[in-house]
Amino acid sequence: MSYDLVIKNAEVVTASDSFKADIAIEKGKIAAVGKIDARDSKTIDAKGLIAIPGGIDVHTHFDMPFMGATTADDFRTGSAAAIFGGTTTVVDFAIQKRGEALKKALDTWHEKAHGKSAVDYAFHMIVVDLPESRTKEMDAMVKEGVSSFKLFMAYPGIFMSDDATIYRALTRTKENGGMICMHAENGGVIDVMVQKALAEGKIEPKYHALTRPMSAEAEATRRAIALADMAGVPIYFVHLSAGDALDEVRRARERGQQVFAETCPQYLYLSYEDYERPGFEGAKFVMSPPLRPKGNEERLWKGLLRNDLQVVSTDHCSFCMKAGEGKPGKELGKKDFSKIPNGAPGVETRMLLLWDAVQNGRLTANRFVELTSTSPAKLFGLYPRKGHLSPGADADIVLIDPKKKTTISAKKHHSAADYNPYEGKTVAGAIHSVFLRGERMVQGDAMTGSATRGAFLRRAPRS
Ligand code: DUC
Ligand code: ZN
Ligand code: ZN
Repeated sequence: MSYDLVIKNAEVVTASDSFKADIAIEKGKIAAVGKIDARDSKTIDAKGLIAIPGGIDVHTHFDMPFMGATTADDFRTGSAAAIFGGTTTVVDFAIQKRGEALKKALDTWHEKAHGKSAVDYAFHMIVVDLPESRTKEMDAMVKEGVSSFKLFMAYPGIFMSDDATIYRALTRTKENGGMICMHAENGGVIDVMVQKALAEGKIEPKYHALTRPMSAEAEATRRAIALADMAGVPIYFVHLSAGDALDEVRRARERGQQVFAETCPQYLYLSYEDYERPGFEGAKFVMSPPLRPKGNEERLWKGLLRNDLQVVSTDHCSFCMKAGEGKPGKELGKKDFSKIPNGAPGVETRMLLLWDAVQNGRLTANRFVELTSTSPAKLFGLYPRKGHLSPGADADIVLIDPKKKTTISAKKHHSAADYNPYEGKTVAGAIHSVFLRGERMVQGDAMTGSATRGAFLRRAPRS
């Protein structure tokens, strides 16, 4: 039998199994996995390499205008960062402006992404304005393959929705099969704390964290869980950072409620103490929710083990420190922490940071695949096309060299951000090759595929 390509002798790791096998690829799809006669096919020898399904990052912000700045990464550089880091699919956030139709917001994000992405991409829709008359627009989005909606309980006056709006959106997903993704922080209380800190002359980056306490996240998480319960629908929490918020998720799941949550590598590997770095360095870590005090990360690792957390995404939202190419940077907040654009890069480092946890014995290799690919694919309507290495799935495959190490540095990353939050950190493993729908996109340090191969993915509604 002749195939377009056969990857020979790989250690295949899926969410459920690990085994030695060859992977045959035909017309961009996986044709077979097992012992394959590859005599008449082009082959790549993957002896000693781990083969996993391409990473799926369900939380990126490419080309996002926010807080007077725009992210350093657009779809070109953001998707290049993704593919070099072993992520082959991203789900980015389209943003509705106040008074704008959801369709208009979606068109804007299609324009930003079309013909510029090295990875396959889909969209969630950030909803900021949802009177009853607009709810049917959510149904139309689901039909277009945009089957999830992010709502904010933070950022009053910018993104924040009140409880009535949240309840309205949740209720609508009962009809249309969409999923509400919640940014859970009590924005009203945080604003009061921020104003008080500024009035007291507290302007340094660390006050970003000190004015967004864990209980502001836990309270909002509890409230959103109650609203989802009243509406009788599932809910998904984005970028869960606080152990106390995780306790709320765990309790709800124990009660039998369909509550899901992701955390991000920054909450597992970085901490509040990073805000206390000298000078303005702490601004690199200004994101919302903020990094939490050391010790909190142990609660999150436990949540990943117990499946109270089902996904690790990144919230990649890369602002430069310094202004450049007409884009203001985090320096905007040099004299006022509340003006530092919130966000940090992460899409390029997620896979190896988590693989490092496998090498350290914190996660099994199967759980690593589940958290970074299979479970996000299932929760967001991409499975079984994405998130699994089995016949019929897209041939999105990452080969990891487990014998090598990688030192993370902005000097060699592909993001346009002028810093890396993990600068100098050495992690186990190296990305050897990345395939997107059968095309080898990355080989070591080189882009070997078309940088615009990425295509829009319509996602299925909840089944
Ligand atoms: N959090 C961030 O840090 N940036 C963008 C939006 C968000 O919720
Ligand atoms: Zn958010
Ligand atoms: Zn985000």
